[in-house]
Amino acid sequence: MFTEAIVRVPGRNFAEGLTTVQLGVPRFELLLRQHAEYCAALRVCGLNVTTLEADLDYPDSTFVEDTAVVTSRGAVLTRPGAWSREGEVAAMRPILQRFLPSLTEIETPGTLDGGDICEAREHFFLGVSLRTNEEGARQLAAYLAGFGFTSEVVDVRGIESILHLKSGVSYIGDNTLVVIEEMVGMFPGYERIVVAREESYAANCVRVNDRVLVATGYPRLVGELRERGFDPLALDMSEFQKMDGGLSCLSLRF
Ligand code: CIR
Repeated sequence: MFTEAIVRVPGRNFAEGLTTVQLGVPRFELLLRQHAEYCAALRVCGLNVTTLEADLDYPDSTFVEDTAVVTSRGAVLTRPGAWSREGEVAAMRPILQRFLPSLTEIETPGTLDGGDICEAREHFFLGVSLRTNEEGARQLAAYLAGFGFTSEVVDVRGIESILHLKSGVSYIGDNTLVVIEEMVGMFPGYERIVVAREESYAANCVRVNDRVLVATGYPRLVGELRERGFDPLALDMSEFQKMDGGLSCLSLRF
């Protein structure tokens, strides 16, 4: 069970962050409303939410997931692969230390974004992407082994439609993955819910205690989740999607 979440309010300059999609300019008022609804949903799921103020030095800093990998047995600060986001980790360190006094961290030449790390119970998938390099994955694998977890690398550099591993796959509990078509063969041994190519944004969903957070607009996925006994909670993510952000990126949960 998760009890805590850390989020950061998006700044007025959110639209100056990185993006690979052409979905238009985020509308700031709607963005703030969607962020507030996201925080409310985490509370509905039973979490205490620590809300950090907007950090105008880092337009992408609302995507806190990328700054750390937090597990039930220890946490690792990352070293984001985009130079414009490097400073976000220093800001997160003292916040996370309040909860988890002993933090380890990814060191140069390793790079790693939290969005590339998918936890499936005791096993972790480590995405090697344009943001996370092999050295970053190697360092994290060693930390995870020290915590008693297993891990494996999943190279997603050839899959152009996704930024991070978790843009294409989510572990939602009960041995089940939600996965995009392009990655369906990569995870033998799991139950798989496959999202259609035109609905690939829906693959980034998040199990939070008894609920599964999903983006609004994907009734097929919601139906399939219900059929399989999950309890989806839909949230409008339109403004975050414009900057390549999904549901998982907006919080650290532990
Ligand atoms: C970026 O390109 O870094 C941000 N605009 C989006 C980060 C999304 N993070 C995530 O999927 N974990």
